Amino acid sequence: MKESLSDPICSRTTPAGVSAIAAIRCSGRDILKKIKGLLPNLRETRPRRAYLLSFIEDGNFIDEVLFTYFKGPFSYTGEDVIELTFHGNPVIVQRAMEALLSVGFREALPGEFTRRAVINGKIDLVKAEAINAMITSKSEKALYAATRSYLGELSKETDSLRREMIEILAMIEVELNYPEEFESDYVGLNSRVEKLRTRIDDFVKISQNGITLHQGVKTAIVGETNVGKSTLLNALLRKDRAIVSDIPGTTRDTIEEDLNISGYLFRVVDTAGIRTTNDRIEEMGVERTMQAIDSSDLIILLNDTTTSENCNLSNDLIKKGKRIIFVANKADIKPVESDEYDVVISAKTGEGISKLERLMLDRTRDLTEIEAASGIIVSPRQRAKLLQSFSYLGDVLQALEERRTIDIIGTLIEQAIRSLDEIVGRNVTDDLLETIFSEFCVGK
Ligand SMILES: Nc1nc2c(ncn2[C@@H]2O[C@H](COP(=O)(O)OP(=O)(O)OP(=O)(O)O)[C@@H](O)[C@H]2O)c(=O)[nH]1
Ligand SMILES: [Mg+2]
Repeated sequence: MKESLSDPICSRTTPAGVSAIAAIRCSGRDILKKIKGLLPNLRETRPRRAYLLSFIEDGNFIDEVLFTYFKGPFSYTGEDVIELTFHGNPVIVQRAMEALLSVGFREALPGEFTRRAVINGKIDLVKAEAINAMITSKSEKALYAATRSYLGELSKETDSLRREMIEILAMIEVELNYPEEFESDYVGLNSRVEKLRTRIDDFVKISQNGITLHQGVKTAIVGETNVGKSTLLNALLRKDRAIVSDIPGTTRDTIEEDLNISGYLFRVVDTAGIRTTNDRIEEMGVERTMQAIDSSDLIILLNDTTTSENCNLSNDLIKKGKRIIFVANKADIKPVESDEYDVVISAKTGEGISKLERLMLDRTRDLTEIEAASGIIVSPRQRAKLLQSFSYLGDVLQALEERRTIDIIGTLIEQAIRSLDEIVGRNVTDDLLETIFSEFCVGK
């Protein structure tokens, strides 16, 4: 176990605001000694037992609290931990925090408890990131993916890839001792690295899916002005989110909202209608529409069949290789009898909306599918490391082909291993940990 910076820290762990109860967590060296002055009737401190105590600062009663002590290393952080539960008034929590600071605690940074858990070897980095993903998941499927990562499937998968790399490295080390016999083994080595690389490649291919589940399938509602894009956004969200009017050019800025369809998260973007305009602001809006199109996984191309039959945009979108759902709107005004459209709706009356939702799910199924038997990646950082490892193995293959010296090949494999190690947090730098944990919630 590595040495940690174990200065006493504290933080609320429940959201700010009024609630039934609110909790503060403390962790670090000598915390029992430090907190005793605030809990005068604390006599016994048996770990994992709840005690009802008065929290008093300078003779002022602040609250009656439930006190639980976890003796390190059998705690979340691996250090001594105390959890205090107060009545859920933010003023009480604030006074209690001030009292704790006055007896020598420091306010914890976001993610600092979990960071300590990683440094103290309680959990690996994959589990730490999975905890954050579980907390921030916005849909049932995203939560499912995060939970699988939490339960260690990615760590297991990474471990198995790593073991294979270590075996290859061992094979090379044997060769280093008998270089004259190595020539014949280039072939054997090559096929082993190739197989491993294919395995990682398969994994890379689906690795974006866990991230997409977490971030949502980015979906842009696009079309000419006044076709009913904002009305459709409101219909999908079942709330009056965007301004709707019969004046063309109503929406200027893009509007992004989360939408949950059958447990899958979509990040839906309502955009400014596309037309040539002299209005500078509207023009900027159209530029944003173009950016939204580029960064979207799915386009809902909306058409108002009461005014025009075709949208000029579709060819451009097809050229860009975008997934498009062709939608005809305002069916309540005029029935649509065209097979040019995937679905006919009325954003105003709600007709066809559920069919559109089903299409949104079907057309993006391959972006959100996660394989039953493999590890699931939930963070872009983990994916980047996997790609890096994959790329080093490509360098290994090339070096083998060029009959490079065995120590060069060995170094490249070591680099591939190091990239995998960074996924689970083996030998990572403090800077990296700082970046990762700064995105965590306060108190986690
Ligand atoms: N009858 C009918 N009217 C609709 C329907 N959808 C939208 N509208 C009307 O069409 C007009 C334009 O709707 P918006 O939702 O503002 O259109 P938009 O595409 O967002 O327009 P811009 O933001 O200007 O690009 C409004 O008067 C809506 O009430 C529909 O399904 N049926
Ligand atoms: Mg609009």
